[in-house]
Amino acid sequence: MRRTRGLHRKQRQKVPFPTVALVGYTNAGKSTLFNRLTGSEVFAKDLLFATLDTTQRTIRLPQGRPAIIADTVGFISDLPHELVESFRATLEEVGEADLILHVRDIASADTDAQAADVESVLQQIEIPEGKTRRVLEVWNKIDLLDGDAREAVLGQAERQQRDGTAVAVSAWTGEGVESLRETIARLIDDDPETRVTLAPDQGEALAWLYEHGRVTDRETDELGRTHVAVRLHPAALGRFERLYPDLAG
Ligand SMILES: Nc1nc2c(ncn2[C@@H]2O[C@H](COP(=O)(O)OP(=O)(O)O)[C@@H](O)[C@H]2O)c(=O)[nH]1
Ligand SMILES: [Mg+2]
Repeated sequence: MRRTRGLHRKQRQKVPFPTVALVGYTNAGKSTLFNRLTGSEVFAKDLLFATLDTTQRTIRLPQGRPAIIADTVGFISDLPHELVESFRATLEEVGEADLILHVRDIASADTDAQAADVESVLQQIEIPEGKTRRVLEVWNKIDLLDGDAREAVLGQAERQQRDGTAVAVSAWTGEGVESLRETIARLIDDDPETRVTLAPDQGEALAWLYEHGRVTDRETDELGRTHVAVRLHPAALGRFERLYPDLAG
């Protein structure tokens, strides 16, 4: 299992999109949120990535930025022995994610104890070199709250959303999910900016950049050349350099 996962991961590293992993206590609403975020969107691209199983899909973030989102098994405190291996594989996968979404059932009386359990598991995850542990808490099931409890949770979430540490949602009704998308995009939008100059006949390369990165600036000069500033995931930049060797710089 672990070896197979390792192979999957190696292949997946070729996928030039940032990855987001959903973690959380069993029943927190991870799978519901996963479905809500991915919706019925089926990208032709997903069909190309044979390594993507049903728990991994491509999502489009605001500004058209693609990301891979992965659902995972729930974290529970007493893990049956036979699950430990597959759980370890899950943790390795989570460690490599660009962003971890910690989904919490904020309406549960046990929400704080559950969060503490999940955090202690997250602390044990080894983060590969060159990556930082970035966790966004998703306070789910706000549709179950009303009155003062709802006000308190929404108020606290609004403050924390500004520094990118928590967002309140209902995966069930969809409330807050758009803000969640924006926060995810903001948190993983730290790809380095690359500048590329394209000749007038290089529209194909330009289309590739729009498809795989986020174009932040574009200008055409008097010679008809297009100067593009684009934020690209390092893996996407590598691919661009192989596809268009004389352009990247
Ligand atoms: N009321 C409400 N129920 C939810 C919400 N999200 C998930 N659920 C329910 O919570 C239960 C567990 O959800 P699931 O997505 O399977 O949780 P997972 O174990 O974390 O994947 C299911 O019965 C869902 O319908 C929500 O936002 N509001
Ligand atoms: Mg689930």
